[in-house]
Amino acid sequence: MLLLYFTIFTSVTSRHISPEGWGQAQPTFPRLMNATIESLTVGLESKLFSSVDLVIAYARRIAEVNSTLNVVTELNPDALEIAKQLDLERSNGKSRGVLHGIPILIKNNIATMDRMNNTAGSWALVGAKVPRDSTMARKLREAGAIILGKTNLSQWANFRSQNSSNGWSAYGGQVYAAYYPKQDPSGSSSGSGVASSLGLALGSLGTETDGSIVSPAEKNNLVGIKPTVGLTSRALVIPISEHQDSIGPMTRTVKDAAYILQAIAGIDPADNYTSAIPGKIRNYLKACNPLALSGAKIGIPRNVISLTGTKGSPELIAFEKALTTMRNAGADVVVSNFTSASAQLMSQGEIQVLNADFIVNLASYLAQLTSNPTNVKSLSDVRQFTQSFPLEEYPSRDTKIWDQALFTQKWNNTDPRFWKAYQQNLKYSSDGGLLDVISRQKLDAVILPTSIASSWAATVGAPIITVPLGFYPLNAPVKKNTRGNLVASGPNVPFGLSFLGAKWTEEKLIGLAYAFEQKTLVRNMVQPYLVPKTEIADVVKKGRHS
Ligand SMILES: *[C@@H]1O[C@H](CO)[C@@H](O)[C@H](O)[C@H]1NC(C)=O
Ligand SMILES: *[C@@H]1O[C@H](CO)[C@@H](O)[C@H](O)[C@H]1NC(C)=O
Ligand SMILES: *[C@@H]1O[C@H](CO)[C@@H](O)[C@H](O)[C@H]1NC(C)=O
Ligand SMILES: *[C@@H]1O[C@H](CO)[C@@H](O)[C@H](O)[C@H]1NC(C)=O
Ligand SMILES: *[C@@H]1O[C@H](CO)[C@@H](O)[C@H](O)[C@H]1NC(C)=O
Ligand SMILES: *[C@@H]1O[C@H](CO)[C@@H](O)[C@H](O)[C@H]1NC(C)=O
Ligand SMILES: *[C@@H]1O[C@H](CO)[C@@H](O)[C@H](O)[C@H]1NC(C)=O
Ligand SMILES: CC(=O)N[C@H]1CO[C@H](CO)[C@@H](O)[C@@H]1O
Repeated sequence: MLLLYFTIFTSVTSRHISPEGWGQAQPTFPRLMNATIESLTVGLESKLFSSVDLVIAYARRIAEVNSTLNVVTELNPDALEIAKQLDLERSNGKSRGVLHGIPILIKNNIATMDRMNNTAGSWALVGAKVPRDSTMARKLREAGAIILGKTNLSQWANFRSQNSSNGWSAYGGQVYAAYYPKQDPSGSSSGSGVASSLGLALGSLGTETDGSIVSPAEKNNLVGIKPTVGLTSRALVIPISEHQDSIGPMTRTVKDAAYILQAIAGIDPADNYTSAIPGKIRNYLKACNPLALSGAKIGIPRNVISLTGTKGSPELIAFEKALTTMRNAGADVVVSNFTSASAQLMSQGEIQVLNADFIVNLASYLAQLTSNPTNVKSLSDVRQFTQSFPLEEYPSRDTKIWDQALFTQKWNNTDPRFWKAYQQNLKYSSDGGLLDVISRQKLDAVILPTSIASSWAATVGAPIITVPLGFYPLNAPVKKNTRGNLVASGPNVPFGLSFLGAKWTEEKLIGLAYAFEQKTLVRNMVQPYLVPKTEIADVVKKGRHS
């Protein structure tokens, strides 16, 4: 795959043609709002600009919007040095991989062994050190990416409080999305969503337990992939649940998500869930076939939409239109109701699994720290710290999720009650749910509006990908979030369409999502109200030191 890619693109650059200007004599500067890995690579290869230029341009863009949107908690102080090294390697004819010299931001719960903090947005972990890079960070670096910085998030990946807001962390402040003033960025990968959407990096990594990639991806007009649990290693990522956590790309195009997923997927002895990956990692780039909808069989759980959708909403109207698009592209779209849906919606199974896993998984993350200034070792310690450290905004932002885990549920994932809850979650899916309809009706995927999609995949560790579907009309009412500090929906706010699949079928889902994206190009139809102005040309022309 890599070889094929580089052959194609070498022939492209030798003719000095850029993907955004086929037929022009000279490569052009891609606009950073919609630059792609391929367009940046062409520019880097042709020496029109360097990775140092890219790091400077992105850092300036972050500085332009960060005081309003609060997206990035810290820049990598070594990013320029790393870029210089990668530029040097490139000029010596060496390429580490498809991400060579491409700046990527990562969520502030994915650890790096460098000068950056990994906090999940909590002051309890500021200054804590890890023994090595997380596997995700290592794989990004091996593929040549520049880790540009860390993105703000819903604190503890939204697993602390019942009275907080998406995108708020004590350490990072409140993230806002850019399609409406004070827009709820959704979460918990909030900063990763806003950053990719505004071109503050080529793309970003997020993490998802249930919705934390696909939801901020939809609210920020992006593509997001939550891979099958175990396709991407969770080693040295601050956890919620080993049974549901997964790390994935958030990008402006399906193809860029495929490139990044290719770089980060794979077996890792430090996360033994990855040993379940069947066979070789698939070729996600090759999966990007514009004709993939032709002959595909796609299911719609109509009863899930009746139970959880908002009747007559712009999302549902756009969803119905999407069915026509898919049928016109040759897909067989059928009804595939989840007969277990009502029972699953009433069940406490998922929250019980998360509570139980968090107690154990958090303790094992903390046990790996090589330096731990606040000396927190357990969820009880973290809770005590949070309740007594003023910047954590307790009690206005409560700790009810932890209180429930520690004092109401009380048991963790070593308890027999855990297995009962977990097996029940699996059964909802295999007997009348997502995995059942996929196998019984021989579906390639199930589709749902993204706002009601994630849980059906999350509880069984199945993959999900969201692509832009539409946005609220200009006369839409402004609705606040429950805390009352953010605009949850309103004019211009984007939403997405999700493809859910059987485990390890990312290749299929990427194909369907790519074909849908290419047919619709919804991302280009809606613009943020706030766009950073710095472009690569400003850095190259005005000089790197201005
Ligand atoms: C982002 O904005 C916050 C709030 O203004 C600031 O504290 C932080 O240093 C900024 N980060 C970067 C990387 O500019
Ligand atoms: C990490 O946190 C410490 C303590 O707040 C701070 O001094 C340091 O600058 C942070 N690192 C980066 C790269 O921002
Ligand atoms: C997976 O790894 C964890 C710790 O790394 C270990 O406790 C557990 O027993 C392992 N499970 C299997 C099935 O190997
Ligand atoms: C599926 O669910 C919808 C909505 O609840 C219902 O109208 C329809 O009859 C169901 N179809 C089948 C085949 O059960
Ligand atoms: C999990 O529960 C068991 C049984 O109650 C207990 O021995 C163990 O310490 C708990 N683990 C954590 C990390 O709290
Ligand atoms: C939630 O936070 C808001 C804003 O600080 C506050 O007005 C409200 O009383 C809080 N609710 C609870 C139940 O603590
Ligand atoms: C870049 O975005 C603009 C505005 O959204 C759009 O018109 C243009 O077609 C996009 N270019 C590419 C190469 O996607
Ligand atoms: C780490 C960091 O930069 N935190 C800052 C983020 O923004 C808030 C304001 O919204 C500041 O108070 C934090 O210090």
